[in-house]
Amino acid sequence: MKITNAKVIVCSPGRNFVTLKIETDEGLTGIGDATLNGRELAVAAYLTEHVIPCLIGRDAHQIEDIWQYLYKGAYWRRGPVTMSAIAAVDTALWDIKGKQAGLPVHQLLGGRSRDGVTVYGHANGDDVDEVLGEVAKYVDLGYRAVRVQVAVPGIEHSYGVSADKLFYEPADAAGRTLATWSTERYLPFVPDVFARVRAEFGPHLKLLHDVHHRLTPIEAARLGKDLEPYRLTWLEDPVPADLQEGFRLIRQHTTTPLAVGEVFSSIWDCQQLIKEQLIDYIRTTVVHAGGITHLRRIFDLAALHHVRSGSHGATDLSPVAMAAALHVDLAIPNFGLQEYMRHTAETDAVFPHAYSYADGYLQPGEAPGLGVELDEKLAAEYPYKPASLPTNTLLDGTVHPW
Ligand code: EZ4
Ligand code: CO
Repeated sequence: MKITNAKVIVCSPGRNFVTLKIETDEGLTGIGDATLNGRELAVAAYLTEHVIPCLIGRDAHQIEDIWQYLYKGAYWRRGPVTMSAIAAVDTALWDIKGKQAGLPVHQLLGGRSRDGVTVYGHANGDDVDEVLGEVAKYVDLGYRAVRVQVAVPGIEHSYGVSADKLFYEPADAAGRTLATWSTERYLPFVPDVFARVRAEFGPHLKLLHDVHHRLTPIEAARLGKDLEPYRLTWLEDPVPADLQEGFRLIRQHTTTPLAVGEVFSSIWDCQQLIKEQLIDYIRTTVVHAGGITHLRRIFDLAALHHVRSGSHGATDLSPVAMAAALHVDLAIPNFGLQEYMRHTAETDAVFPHAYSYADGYLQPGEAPGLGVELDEKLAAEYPYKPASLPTNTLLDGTVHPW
């Protein structure tokens, strides 16, 4: 089956998405997500200028060989732009293979390993009372796991605390936008939040918290220790992981489980963290870590070292990435949790999909391939809108040092 054409579709139904569509001489088509929040057009250009010309005429069945060709053949390896582009090709080819086989992608990956994909949602609040109400809404919807974020008193624009409920998009106006930060105000505040949430919801609800890379290892160690009585399922991105060995220090001091990896683009970004058992959950995603082929390689390495998956699943991952993630999640042995932020109605209309939520689980559905399509006509009604993620600054205006 030859690849005859491929094109990039950029649209903004609620937020920007970059989608690659691959066409074949047998009439089958496949799609892959290539969205990189705030840097969408860089990936679109990488695909259009450098990747698509290499795909035309290739056998669409050779998923592994095409992956190796795109990764090694470019000479320049890794990085989020490259790996998101490779991910889009890889995901689209799995979609095509599934459609040709007449099977959902999770069947090609070994079949279902569990009843469904346990997901967590984001509960945000301006204060503890508000967040208790938000957690209760998720519990009412059947969620077994909830991420809890509360605005810290004295920090005006905290990254990660959204005014929108159920939907959450941290990117806003194009150009320079700021979020503020104070470790001194944050560290003593968070344990009190979790004391109240745990007291209200009992011992069984899985609770998570995202630090968004804003602490040093010793500060994160302190936070992990202070949170131990509330038995979090994970503490996310306590520090940036450019320095993988930084996690050793956190690990020495706390039994609070650690999760990291939403900004990673390859197995090389996490191999030390995994091999030294410095983390408990690896949060790499289909779209930013080289597609289904490479993500599975990361999760297999993780399985050898008692690390479970916990894939990123915010709204800047399109329904195409979400569908692909669910097929992987359902099939692998070491699945942990899947993040799930609901897309807006506009996004869902542009990307009709077979996956569905019920009783705390997402199910990828049984449609052949990924089970998601792109309505190109509707997509054309939502042109790209420049938007970028904010920069964290300290209260004195310093760009956050880590
Ligand atoms: O900051 O998706 O766990 N989820 C997150 C997200 C990310 C955004 C970045 O694009 O941290 O909200
Ligand atoms: Co996060």
